Amino acid sequence: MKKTFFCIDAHTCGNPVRVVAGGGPNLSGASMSEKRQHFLKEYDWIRKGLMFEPRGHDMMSGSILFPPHNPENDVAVLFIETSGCLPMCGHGTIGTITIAIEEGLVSPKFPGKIKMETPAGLVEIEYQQTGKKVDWVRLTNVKSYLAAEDLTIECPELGEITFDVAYGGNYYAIVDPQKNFSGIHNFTASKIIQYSQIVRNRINEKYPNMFIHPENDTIRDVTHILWTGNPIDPTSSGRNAVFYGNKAIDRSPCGTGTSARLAQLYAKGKLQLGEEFIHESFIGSKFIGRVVKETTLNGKQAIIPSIEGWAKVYGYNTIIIDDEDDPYAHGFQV
Ligand code: PYC
Repeated sequence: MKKTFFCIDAHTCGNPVRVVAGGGPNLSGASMSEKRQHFLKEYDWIRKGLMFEPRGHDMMSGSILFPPHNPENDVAVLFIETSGCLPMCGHGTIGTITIAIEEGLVSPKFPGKIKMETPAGLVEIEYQQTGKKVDWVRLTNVKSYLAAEDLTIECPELGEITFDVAYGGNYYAIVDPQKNFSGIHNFTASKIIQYSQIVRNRINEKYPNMFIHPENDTIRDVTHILWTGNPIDPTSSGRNAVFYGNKAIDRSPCGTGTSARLAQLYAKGKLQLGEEFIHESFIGSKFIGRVVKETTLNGKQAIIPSIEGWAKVYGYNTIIIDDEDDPYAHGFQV
């Protein structure tokens, strides 16, 4: 079967976002969470074909747009990525909205504001546009919270590592500098990837069924590792290396990772309501994070975070997936 996908490519602070503007599947389900399950069951070949090599690469991520389920909202989004379909993706949101506005894929009811349905819940967005260009996008994310503190795991070469787990749309193990880990400024990306692959498996083996979203049990387990360290720019609040998929370090400061970081710091009394947190990525690009509101989730303290960043559209990409002609139609990973 030969299928054609009309994609628009952008990057958010360095990390790729490929929006499928045409050719996406018809999914069933009364919410994006249900549609995500349908996609994973029947259409995951689209994700693999568009994200994996040779059409994508280890860091590739993107989204497919759908009409909203609630007419009060503007758009609904399925995130696709090398690792699967994330419940929520911050850099993906910033890139998707920039593409959608600049290319006229979405007509917001109120210019400058978008209500976007994601598998993790409703995300409210503000953006500033000058002429055709979107200058910045600020998303108010789903409820985020610190799920566990001071857990431990054996990391190859480093030894015992202590970490917290926080949710910001995905579950993150957050590793701060400590006796056996001096901070990301002392490590190469490939070392962090090598450690993360093993650490993530060990965390989910050692702490099975510990991280399940209280309102949606399809969101579960530690999927990302957020290592921290000294910023490149001393005026930034912090820097991270976020591991996702099998071999990726986020080139952006990671929206859901920053949300998890804000939840962790707020819960530990290290960040105040409304205080600006400038988060640097591994390559030095920046998001501005803030705790907008304190709230509760399942009776426990949670926050509503906001994340601001920018994206640049760089290409139109008509991609063909033909599994009768191309042995690598559904991609591969090495
Ligand atoms: O920005 O939330 C994010 C994200 C998740 C994985 C890569 N980026």
